[in-house]
Amino acid sequence: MSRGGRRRFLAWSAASAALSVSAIRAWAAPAIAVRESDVLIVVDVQNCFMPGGSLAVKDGDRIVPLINRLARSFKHVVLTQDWHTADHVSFASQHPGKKPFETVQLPYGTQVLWPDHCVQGTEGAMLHKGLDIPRAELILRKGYRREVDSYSAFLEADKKTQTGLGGYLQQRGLKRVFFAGLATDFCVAWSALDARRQGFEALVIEDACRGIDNQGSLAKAWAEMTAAAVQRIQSTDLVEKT
Ligand code: VGL
Ligand code: ZN
Repeated sequence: MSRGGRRRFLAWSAASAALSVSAIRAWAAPAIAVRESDVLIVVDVQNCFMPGGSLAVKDGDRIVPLINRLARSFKHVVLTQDWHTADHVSFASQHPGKKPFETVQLPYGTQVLWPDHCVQGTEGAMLHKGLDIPRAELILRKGYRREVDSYSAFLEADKKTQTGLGGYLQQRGLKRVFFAGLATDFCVAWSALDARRQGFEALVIEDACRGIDNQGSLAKAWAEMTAAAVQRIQSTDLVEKT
């Protein structure tokens, strides 16, 4: 290398070393500043989905402290609660000869069958005790009609019945919807996809979610979300306040 070349190289190395960690992160993944018109939707952080629950999601309890922290950065937070009748059509127990995680055909299409979970008013349906978001402005219950499931917080599984959440967000001027909670591949994914269909920006905070991953459902859910322009982000991509 020529003397000039070496000098340029040394100057370049020094400049590189001076690049701050935050600058590198900004380059790797643009930081997202939370806006007034953003809402965090915390999906189904309920006892039945916690380790030891009837439809346990692995490490489901691990995301609770992170969700509490994230919620403090948002002006608007909505919680959802899976809320089934004791004889709900999505329960394997209602279909003689069927086991959990098998499927049945229902008038609205294929339904995965689940262990009994989140029965209205039971301890299992309660929000996890560690969830600490007193500012949450709405708790939306879903799946409360015996004949129709609702993974989505926007639209029931019949694909006809609106929950009203889309109207609520729209009337309150909320445009960008961030998702955290359980489970990534069912209620979070279906909610994020419907958010897109209803004209919202949708971002799933991956490390603030956990999945069930039944027969490849997690990879399939991410593929569908990516195709629908749902953004897959990490909690570290968010910068505190605006
Ligand atoms: C859920 C399966 C059945 C969820 C709810 O919250 O993802 N999954 N009911
Ligand atoms: Zn359910």
